[in-house]
Amino acid sequence: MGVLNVTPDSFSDGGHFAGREAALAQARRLIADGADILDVGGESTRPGAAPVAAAEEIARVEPLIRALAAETAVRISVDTMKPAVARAAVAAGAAIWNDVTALRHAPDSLATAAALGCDVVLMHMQGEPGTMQAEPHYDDVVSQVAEFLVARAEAAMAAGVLRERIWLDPGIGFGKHMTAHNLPLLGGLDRIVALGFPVLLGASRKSFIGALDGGSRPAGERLGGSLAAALAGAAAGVAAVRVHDVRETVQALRVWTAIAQAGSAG
Ligand code: HH2
Repeated sequence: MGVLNVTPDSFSDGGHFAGREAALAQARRLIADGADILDVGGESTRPGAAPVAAAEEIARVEPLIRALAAETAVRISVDTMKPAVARAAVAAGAAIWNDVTALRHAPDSLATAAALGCDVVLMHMQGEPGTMQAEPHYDDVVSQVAEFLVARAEAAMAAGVLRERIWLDPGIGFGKHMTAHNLPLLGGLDRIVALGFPVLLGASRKSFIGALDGGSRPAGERLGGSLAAALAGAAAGVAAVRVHDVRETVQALRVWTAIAQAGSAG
C-alpha cells in the first residue's frame, strides 16, 4: 500500500503532493513502483496536526480518487475518520475505508461502513491524535491492542460489516511510546495476525526508527528502518504494508520472499 497524502502538513510528505497534478504524478509513480493499493489521505493524523473540516477534506481527496479510479485498476483506499469523506471517496471509486479511529470517531461511522459495503481497516489508537503521544500507558501492549481490535471487529460485524471486509492494524506510533510500546508490538505481530483477519502494518518512516538510529534522523532518512519493519511484518504474515517508499519495499519483499521460498524448498 503506497501512501499518498494530499495534505499541507503530513509528517513525512506533507505539502509535496497537495496540487492535483503533483498528486496524480506521485500516484502514477507509486503504481509503476509496484503498489497494489493507494492510500489517499486528506487530513494529517500526526500529533498536533490541525483538524480539517469534512468539506475541505472531501475537496482534497474526492477529485483525485475519481481521476485515479478512471485510469487504474489498483485499489484505492481513503485514509479518513469522517463518514462523510468515506462516502464521497467510495462514490468516487475508493474500495477501502482506512480509519485510524476504528470507526469510533462519529456516531454513524459503524452504520456508514456497513452501508458502503467497502473493505474497512480498523486501526488501534490509544487516545486522540492531538494528545496521544503525551502519556501512553499499557500493562501488556500486545494483548491490549489485540483485545481492542477484536472488540472493534465485533462491533463492526454487529453493525452489519461483513467479516471478510475487515482488516486490522496495530497502529504503530498512535498512542505508543517510541520504543517501549512500538517494538513489542512489531515483535508480537504474529499474535495480531493470529486473530484471523488480514493485517495492515504502517511503520514507514515513523519516529521510533529515528529513535533507534541516533535519535534525530528526519523522516526522509528512515528508509533502512522502514524496510526492516516491513520485513518483520512479512515474516509475521501481515497482508499489507503501508509505505512511502514503494519501489524499495517491493524489492526488499521480493528478495525476502525468494529467500524464504528457497529455504523451504531446500
Ligand atoms: N499511519 C499514518 C496514517 N494513517 N493508517 C493506518 N491504517 N495505519 C497507519 O499506521 C497509519 C495510517 C501516519 O502516517 P502518514 O500518513 O505518513 O502521516 P500523517 O498522519 O501525518 O498524514
